[in-house]
Amino acid sequence: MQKTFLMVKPDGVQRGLVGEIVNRFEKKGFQLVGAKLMHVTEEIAGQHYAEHKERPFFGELVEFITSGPVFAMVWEGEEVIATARQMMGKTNPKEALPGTIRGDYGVTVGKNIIHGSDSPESAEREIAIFFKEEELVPYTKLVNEWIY
Ligand code: RTP
Ligand code: MG
Repeated sequence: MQKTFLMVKPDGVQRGLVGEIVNRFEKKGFQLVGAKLMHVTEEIAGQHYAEHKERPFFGELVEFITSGPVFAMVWEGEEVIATARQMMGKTNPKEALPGTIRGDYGVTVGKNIIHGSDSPESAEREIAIFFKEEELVPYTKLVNEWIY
């Protein structure tokens, strides 16, 4: 079963959107296998955003993600990586459709509420940056066999 790394960014935590965001993924049918409220250090930010190192907004990106606590999560389910990205909406909230997280709650691209892995390779890499193996809690859902 596929896993993805999702993170409520500092703006989402400050605005009290953690519960709303968790709710959306739970109701969709995905399974939470790890979660923690934490501060992102400059070192973790540098690793996480390594692909953006040369971009002009890299400094702002690191400054923002280290500015306050984030809510880091690992979610599991069929095609969860791509589906979570759809549920998040486009990177720029101005282009994100209503009904998506960024479309419903975001305004600016720099503070777009949530991060989600964009590929299986990114998911594996990002989960390893944020979580130790023993912090993930896989379990079998006993209630509905058709929900992941
Ligand atoms: P994320 O990594 O946060 O899930 O977002 P994403 O894949 O949709 O976007 P990505 O291209 O990976 O960019 C990472 C984050 O950088 C900020 N950004 N700022 N000022 C700008 O033009 C700009 N472009 C991107 C966004 O906060 C984006 O989420
Ligand atoms: Mg990205």
